[in-house]
Amino acid sequence: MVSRLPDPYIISKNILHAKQFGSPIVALESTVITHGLPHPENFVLAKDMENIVRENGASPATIAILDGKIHIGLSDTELEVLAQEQGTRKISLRDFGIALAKGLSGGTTVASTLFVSDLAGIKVFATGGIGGVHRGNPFDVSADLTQLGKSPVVVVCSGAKAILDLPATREVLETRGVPVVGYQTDEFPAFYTRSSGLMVDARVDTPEEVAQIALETWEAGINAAVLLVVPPPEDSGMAQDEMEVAIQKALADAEAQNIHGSAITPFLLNRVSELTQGNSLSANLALLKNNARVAAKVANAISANQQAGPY
Ligand code: PSU
Ligand code: MN
Repeated sequence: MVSRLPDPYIISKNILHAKQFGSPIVALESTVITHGLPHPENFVLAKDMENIVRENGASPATIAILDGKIHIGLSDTELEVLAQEQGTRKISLRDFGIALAKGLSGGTTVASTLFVSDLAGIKVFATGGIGGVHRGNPFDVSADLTQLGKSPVVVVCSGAKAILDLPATREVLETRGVPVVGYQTDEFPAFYTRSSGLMVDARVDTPEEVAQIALETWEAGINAAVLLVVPPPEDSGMAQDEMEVAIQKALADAEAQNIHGSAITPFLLNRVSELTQGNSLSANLALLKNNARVAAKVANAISANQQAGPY
């Protein structure tokens, strides 16, 4: 599988070895590094997530585009360059050809990272929050939701941010055939807050249970992602009303400054962080690290199952 990766792909030695030994791998996205967090917190976080994945017995494969090549697994130097570089592109699916042709660098979104993970045969991917349907703009639907319907990968996240229309996002996930599984929760988390009033499709309490649901989904021939939603750690969550005030203000600012398209998500994330005096930043970092830990455990459970199964 690995030897058949197309030309624009570069797989790191570590990930190649992990693939060859069939050991667990966790993919990590990079738009969170280039557009989701400020420097230097972005680099520290990226390293922390990689280390947490390793400490929990899996290999971290951070995915990004560097100088027109699609990388699966980054060296520390590559990670640092990506984290420092100003003006890199946010690379969604529509941007691959452009980035490759022009030799650009950038962070891959959830949609893009899912696409690459699946191509490389990586079954688990950890992130903070997925994109979704934007509030007041039902035609701005993240490509994350489309790709979740097409890539058989477990995506470990804390739901979607309340900057989005969460009920509409939840509906589109259903339309795309994506099972939403709660990790030790019955509720769909809203990223900073543990509750959203929306339910999950099933609750699991162990990594083995989610591995079983994922493998059964794929065995049945349904090539969709399984969205595993993990509430933010208890002590880091924020009050829903404080958050909503910041979101309303950020949405009004985006409107006033005429921000649209792929710029809107990074704008809102950054504005909310400013308006909450960085409170949201520490919550964000805590949940990203927690999701990396859960993802590594799920990757272990899937590997164990696959060795025992008929694959
Ligand atoms: N939500 C977050 N943090 C993020 C993103 C979303 O809480 O960093 C990033 C992810 O990379 C996601 C992308 O895939 O934004 C979605 O962008 P858009 O809405 O333009 O599809
Ligand atoms: Mn969009």
